[in-house]
Amino acid sequence: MAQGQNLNADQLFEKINAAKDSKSLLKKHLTPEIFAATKDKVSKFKGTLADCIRSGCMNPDSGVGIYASDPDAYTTFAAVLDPVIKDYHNVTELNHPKPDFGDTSKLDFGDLDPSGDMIVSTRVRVGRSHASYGFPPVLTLEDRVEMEKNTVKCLAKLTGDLKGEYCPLTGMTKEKQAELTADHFLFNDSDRFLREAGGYNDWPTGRGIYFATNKKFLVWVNEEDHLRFISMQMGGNLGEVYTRLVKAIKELETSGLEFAKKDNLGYLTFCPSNLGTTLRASVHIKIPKLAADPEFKKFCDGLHIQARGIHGEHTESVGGVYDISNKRRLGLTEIEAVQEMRRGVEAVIKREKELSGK
Ligand code: ADP
Ligand code: DAR
Repeated sequence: MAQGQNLNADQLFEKINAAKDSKSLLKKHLTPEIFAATKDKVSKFKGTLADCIRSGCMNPDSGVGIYASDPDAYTTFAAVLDPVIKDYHNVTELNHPKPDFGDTSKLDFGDLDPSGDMIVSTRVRVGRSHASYGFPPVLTLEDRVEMEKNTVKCLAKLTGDLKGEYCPLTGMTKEKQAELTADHFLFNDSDRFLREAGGYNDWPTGRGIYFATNKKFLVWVNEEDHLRFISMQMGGNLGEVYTRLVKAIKELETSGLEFAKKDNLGYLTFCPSNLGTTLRASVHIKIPKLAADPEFKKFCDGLHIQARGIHGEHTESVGGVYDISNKRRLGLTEIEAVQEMRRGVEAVIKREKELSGK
């Protein structure tokens, strides 16, 4: 249960106001005027402002600090969500383009590290939300079970090298979960920000993971988002990983699932940082010299890329290996987002080699 579950919007707002060192986008954009104008609003899914801001008020060290209680929250609480979205995705207007994955038969990128010296693995993921369900703060146990059932039916229609099996978390041994998490396949319930936002309510009921037989395509069910479609493999062949994901998305879009979208925001997700394309393309890459450079963060910011630890967001790097990915997901197309990541990774590789005297 979230610690701040019983606090109302006023009590939560008091907390974030008292957190003088907070640098979250929630702190920056939830002004007293916007708070007063939104605190009593309720979304079509019965979501409240408290549902949206609970995590960021209880965790002032958040980066974003606000989630949408449900798809309609992006309309009901637009007064605070819109400025957060524009800031995070570095856009001045909210007019997300129509989906464009490019022509995967004519990609101008393939393996970003043919020598295999630097890139350990490559992953590209998107998030999708079922159109008629809310997000964690308003979801019931029954909702999650029903979404899981509908999803599993559609996953069974996947073809070729996407065919596989669904493994519910309910009944999965702790050892199996630990093994799959250590191998970067499975999610866990350790993110305190997501916990405070209701992301682990009724855990582990309704959660699970789909594996293609070759384990290079996965689907997460009811982690942070209703769905995460993930393509991943060892090495640096971004072209192969991206092509596999696009094939899966196109099959799943005609499998009977209807995804939540809003014209100016693209695909809707629980966290505003994932809206639009919802695409995060990442490499686990060995960059000990660049990572030790005091200008590392500025270098990444200039390329619109983000560095994370290797066991998920808010974790540490291990052995000089970092997760490097695109930061922007909204205001550009899918192919533009993956090209932005590709250019960023190529610049990181070049800089690491310069610092290593190669
Ligand atoms: P996301 O929000 O994209 O799911 P997280 O940072 O939460 O990303 O990571 C989720 C899981 O995916 C973690 O276990 C992480 O280790 C794994 N992961 C992310 N990128 C890669 C990658 N390039 N190679 C291997 N595993 C990865
Ligand atoms: N931890 C929250 C969310 C940041 C974006 N990452 C997501 N959605 N997984 C924060 O505000 O830091």
